[in-house]
Amino acid sequence: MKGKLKDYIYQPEYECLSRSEMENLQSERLRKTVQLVYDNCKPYRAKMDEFKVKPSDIRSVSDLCKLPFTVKHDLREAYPFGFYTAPQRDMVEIHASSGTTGKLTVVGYTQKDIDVWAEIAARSLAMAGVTKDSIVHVAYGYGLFTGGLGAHYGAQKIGASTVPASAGNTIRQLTLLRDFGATHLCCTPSYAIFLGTEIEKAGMNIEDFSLVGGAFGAEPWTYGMRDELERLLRIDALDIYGLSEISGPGVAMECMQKHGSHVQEDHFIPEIIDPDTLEPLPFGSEGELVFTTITKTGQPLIRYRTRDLCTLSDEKCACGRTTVKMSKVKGRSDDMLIIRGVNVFPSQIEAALMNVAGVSPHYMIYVDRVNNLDVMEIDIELDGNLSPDRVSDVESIKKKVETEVNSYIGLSAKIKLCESGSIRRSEGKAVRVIDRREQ
Ligand code: DLL
Repeated sequence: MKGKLKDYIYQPEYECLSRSEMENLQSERLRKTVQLVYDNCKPYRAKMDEFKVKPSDIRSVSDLCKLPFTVKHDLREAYPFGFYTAPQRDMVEIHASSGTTGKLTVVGYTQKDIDVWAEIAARSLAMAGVTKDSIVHVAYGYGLFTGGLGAHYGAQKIGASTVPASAGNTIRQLTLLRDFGATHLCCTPSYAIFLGTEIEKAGMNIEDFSLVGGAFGAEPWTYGMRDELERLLRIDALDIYGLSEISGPGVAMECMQKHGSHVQEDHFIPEIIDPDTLEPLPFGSEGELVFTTITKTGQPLIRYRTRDLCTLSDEKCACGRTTVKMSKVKGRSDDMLIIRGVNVFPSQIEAALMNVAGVSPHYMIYVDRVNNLDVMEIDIELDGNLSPDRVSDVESIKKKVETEVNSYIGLSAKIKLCESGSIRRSEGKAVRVIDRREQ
């Protein structure tokens, strides 16, 4: 690695390039990536042949629009390892996130991919002020979800003391945060607010904490939530964005200007497209965010449609970085919900419900934020032969539904069984989800 540790976590040689320098670097890396996927990944070769585009047609970033898009469905079709471009023996880690029908979206990483991920996570935490002297408390879940390990790799790369607390157990989280003197917290913004509101209730005092900052993401959050979080924990609360398919947390990160997140453009080329026409849109237009990875070796993705809606900006940032910034995510172009940081598709819930005898296919999912935590209630009609008064039947059906939902999506939900015909039918497209959280 170049330079001193200090230089390493802030890398002006990549983060502060002129537009033409960045585009030259991106073009060179794009050419290599396109050749790599064409030579080693059957689905990409087939798609490129279908689009009649050869690796030699892609000379620079301006040729990106000639390439076909990749969507979650493609990864699912090739489940589990069909998008690998390196042999299995070179893969050192495998992560996965939810797919639309219960099949996971799998992501394999070579050691080089893990090194790049650690680098972007380290750069991101550095933007939140993490140094070798910091104590970083990671309360994202560890496991197949990339939050825990991503923040962990980044903090360790900087040389900070890393506390792998993982998710859950609020009192223990608060005790560790206070007693270990954590300077930075990494978790979902809603959980951070919840921790903040629990301090007093736990008989603790914010004065006894040493927190100064944190990197919060994995779910959409508002500027209002930032104000609340900063007030409760007395910190600078910054937005960290990422997705497992592209790498993990750190694909983009907010700097202390708190006005958009810098995309790590030397590793990922961002585009905004119109989700209907699929045409690329200029800076400032709202549309769907698309990424092409240009340094991944195990499972590179070309023009991957994230489904996240936002804008990109090339305006000069006062922090000195010249990388393109993305706005906060304003919504999604599909029906994916993010509940307590977990990606959930309504189709997964439906599949779980349909596994239980005694319920009908009429249901409604309500998502609320209660005490700053997401809660989900599923109202579902019993089938015509059962009435909610038959207490013993109803209790056992309710238990079964709870268990099925939990095992399908890994989240608990409050289940309410209703009389046949009581859930409102829509006249047009069925409305299955009512999300009452503030966005
Ligand atoms: O959520 C990676 C991550 C972990 C990012 C920890 C930040 C912090 P996935 O589970 O694959 O990966 O989910 C990716 O989550 O397409 C967005 O819809 C949403 N998302 C992630 N970060 C943000 C954010 C991780 N800062 C999906 N703001 C993405 C809004 C976010 N949405």
